[in-house]
Amino acid sequence: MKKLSIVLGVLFCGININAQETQPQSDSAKVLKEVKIIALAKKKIQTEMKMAVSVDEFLASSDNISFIKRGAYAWEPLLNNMSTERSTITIDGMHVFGACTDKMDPITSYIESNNLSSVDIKSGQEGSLHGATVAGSIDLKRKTTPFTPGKKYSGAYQTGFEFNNKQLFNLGNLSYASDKFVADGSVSFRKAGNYYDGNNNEVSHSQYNKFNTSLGLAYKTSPFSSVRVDAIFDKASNVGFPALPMDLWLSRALITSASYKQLFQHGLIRAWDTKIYYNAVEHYMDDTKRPENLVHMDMPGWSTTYGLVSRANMKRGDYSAEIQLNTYNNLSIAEMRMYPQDRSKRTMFAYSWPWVTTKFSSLAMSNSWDISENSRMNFGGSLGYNYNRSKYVEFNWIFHPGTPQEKSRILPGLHASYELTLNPFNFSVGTGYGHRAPSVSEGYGYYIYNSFDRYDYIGNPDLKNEISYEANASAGFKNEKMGLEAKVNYFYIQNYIIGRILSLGSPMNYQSVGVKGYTSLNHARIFNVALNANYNILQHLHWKGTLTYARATDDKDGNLPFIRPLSYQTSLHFMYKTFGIQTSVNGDLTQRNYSPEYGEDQTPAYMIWSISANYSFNIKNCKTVLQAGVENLLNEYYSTYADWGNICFGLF
Ligand SMILES: [Cu+2]
Repeated sequence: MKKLSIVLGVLFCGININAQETQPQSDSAKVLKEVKIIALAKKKIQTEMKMAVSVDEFLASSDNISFIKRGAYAWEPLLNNMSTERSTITIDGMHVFGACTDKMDPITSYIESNNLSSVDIKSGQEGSLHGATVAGSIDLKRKTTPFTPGKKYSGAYQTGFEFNNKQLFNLGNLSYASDKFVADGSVSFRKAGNYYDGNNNEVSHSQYNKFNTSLGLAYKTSPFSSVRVDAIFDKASNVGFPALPMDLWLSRALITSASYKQLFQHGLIRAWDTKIYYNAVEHYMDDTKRPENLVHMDMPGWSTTYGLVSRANMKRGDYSAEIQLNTYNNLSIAEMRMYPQDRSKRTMFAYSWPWVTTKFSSLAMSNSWDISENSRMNFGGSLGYNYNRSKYVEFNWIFHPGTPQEKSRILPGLHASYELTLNPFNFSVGTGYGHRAPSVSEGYGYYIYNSFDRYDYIGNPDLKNEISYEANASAGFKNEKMGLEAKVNYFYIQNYIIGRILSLGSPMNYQSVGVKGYTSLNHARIFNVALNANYNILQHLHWKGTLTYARATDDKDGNLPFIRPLSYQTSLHFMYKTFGIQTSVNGDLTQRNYSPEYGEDQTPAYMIWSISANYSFNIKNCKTVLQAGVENLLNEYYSTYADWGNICFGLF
């Protein structure tokens, strides 16, 4: 699967119209930066190797994110080696839920790299500000241009082609800013054909088409307040999922919000930001392009969410804090309609998500106190309320007779950490405790086919809360020449939710081998470690390396599935004037601790060597970058431990 790509990017095309060098007003973005409690490493949406990356490729460059890949598109991000049920994934703090029972549409698939400014990843209970979590939170932050004195237009355009799957993409964004009004807009198209693997075989059903557009408008209502409205529309069509027995015909998402922000010059509260939002996702799968399917099943899904998120930033002396109120209402519906070749003769109808309503509210606070010049204490907590109702509870009664139609849960969370800086060294230790409620599928799913282990999954409305006890630590060294960092975390998770074979019930899908019900293990343990190093060999020659390892076991010391084996990534970056070249090697070692019980087999080691070069030049006042790259130079055939069906889909 050698991947050759060429990218042309025109960036930072700024045009200033009567730009006056007045004293910049303390506009929202600037003040907020000061108030920002915990300094977060915000990454630009590009990786070392590629300047035009997909959101997935960008997330892959974070060392606590791995993926389950079902196709070339819309990978499921695993945070700390835990599936998406265990993390909260939000867009600017808004909760959005996918409409696919088979997880074809993680939230990260509804945004595009040209309307994204950064991704804020928090590990474990530190991520509980956005809602109850075990693994942590991933917040996708959209691009927002700050108000500026004078008038300013800026924009960027990227086009590129990847030869392997004939992927053509065009990404454009344009912004206008003045002292009163700001507009941000973006449009993107991606079209890809089938992939070719390392043996040069075509991987059928791996094509995709994606269109994404966004618009944001902000107006300054007073020197210290502004209103903003935002919308994203995303449409994916004809997306192949080679690892699944069906493809995606069409998926559409509309994500909208309106917010009001007020800044304060004096007092404890410095900024207050309130947003109301609404989003709707629809998802239509298609199995008619698979000749092996004798009986066809339509499995459409819908997910509608509205909510409110309100947050206040506070600061006094050495103390700063953020309080967040979150509340949302989600309705998830998924249908199963089975029929033979003739569509008019429908033989079966069922709800795989029987109109499940989730209402959630939480109040969370995170505090930071600078004890001295070189030490800081972070602590916080959250209290959440989760309510579920299954409208067509008769589907749940088939396996759980008499289970109540409604269920409420209280979800508490607590965390604390201590940071110490003794230049050039820094250390941190932390701990956390938190609950999460089962997801819609885990609680109310009915015959959700999982092609990985080939079982139909049944939800259990009576599952207990999953309870996480967590510890983490880090140690680092940093000077002008080099940096070294080690991070570890450990999760002991009580009532760990996972599918177990049920003796009753017969499979619905003819491909399926049996029925599994979601149950709670007494506990599971997950341990993650990451080592990062960088070294500036010369002024313009930089080396970077990452090593990650994870280990996860159930209550009988058996292995949990989808745990990344020892993996490494190392890269060299060289710059000469307007010319840059970078090369990287990454791979996984043999997966030793795989889990046959959950459908895994051992995945062998693989290694990928990639190289890319770029050249920058100016056309008038536009910075232009031309980049060419080859990923998997040696054309190695491989699949990673988390490639559904051991089909390979991408690098990293
Ligand atoms: Cu789907």
